[in-house]
Amino acid sequence: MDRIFSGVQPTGNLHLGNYLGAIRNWVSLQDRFECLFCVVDMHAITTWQEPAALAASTREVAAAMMAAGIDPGRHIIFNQSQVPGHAELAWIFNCVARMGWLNRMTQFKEKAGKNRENASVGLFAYPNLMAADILLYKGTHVPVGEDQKQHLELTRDIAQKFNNDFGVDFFPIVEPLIFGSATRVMSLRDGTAKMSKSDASDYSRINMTDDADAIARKIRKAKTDPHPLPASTDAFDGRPEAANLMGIFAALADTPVEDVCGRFAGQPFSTFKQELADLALATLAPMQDEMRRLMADPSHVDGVLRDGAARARGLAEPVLREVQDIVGFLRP
Ligand code: AQP
Repeated sequence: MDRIFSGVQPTGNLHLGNYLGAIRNWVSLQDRFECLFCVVDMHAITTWQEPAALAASTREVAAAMMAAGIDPGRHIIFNQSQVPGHAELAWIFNCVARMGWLNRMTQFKEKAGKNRENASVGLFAYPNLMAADILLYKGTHVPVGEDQKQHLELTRDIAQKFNNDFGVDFFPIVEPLIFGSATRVMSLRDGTAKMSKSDASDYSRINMTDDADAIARKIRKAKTDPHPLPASTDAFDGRPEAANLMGIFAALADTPVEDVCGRFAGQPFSTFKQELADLALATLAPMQDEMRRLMADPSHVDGVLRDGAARARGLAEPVLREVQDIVGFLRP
């Protein structure tokens, strides 16, 4: 069976974008692929994380995966730092990837901003660790959002160069798995910026832990424009907030955006926002209840992560041994 690796960073404020754009789609992959779903805590520390908050967020992301419907009995849920092979293979890839390749990565430029000299080396080398995450398990497919496409290209380049350098046909060339219906959820305060964990304004996102009042309030205060809702997606041009809110409605209702336009055409945002809030609550509440139940029992969540890490190590170890032989590392 083909194998999938995918991850979420435990950087706090897990939000509706992470759910609709990633975690929810992963649930549907479980019948077709052997899956590893990873809480990528080593990626998270490429920017500063308070230790206690990192541990809490790691449990929160694992709980969200389970509450969304990922079955840790059939597939692997684990946190990255518990499988040392990620760091070991990433080091080898640091020596395979070229500076010029990483210099071209737009996410580093965005995240480092003007303060490039002060960014961590880890943030610069982040794509090499991502390549190691996938190739450590000889992953064949990776579900990726638009924002991760460039990193996946790099994973393919690293696999290719490793194979060429050592004259082997060892690492697979990973295929992206793009969801036709995947939603890119934008900020509630600015329809041109993506909803993000690190946005300073909590009103920009719906957190997976927000209660009913917070969800309703944030949707009520979401930025709009002065016009009635459009009758078709053709009229979304220049109206990013309308496009975003109607896109979120469509994703939550699991229906095409055109149908949402048909239903609300000509209506004011106020009526639509009320219905959007009701729908968001009805859709998210069962999952949020389950997340709360799981997070109230941290030893259970830790047990799932521990078991997942043991299974992941079992898959990684033979791959790593072969890599060591190929590279010429003596194994006593
Ligand atoms: N706004 C979004 N819409 C759709 N999908 C999204 N993802 C993130 N934001 C959106 C997808 O969620 C998965 C996990 O993301 P991540 O933890 O690697 O974080 P990220 O992509 O860097 O984005 P975040 O969550 O907003 O974090 P910060 O603020 O730290 O950058 C990925 O599949 C991602 O595509």
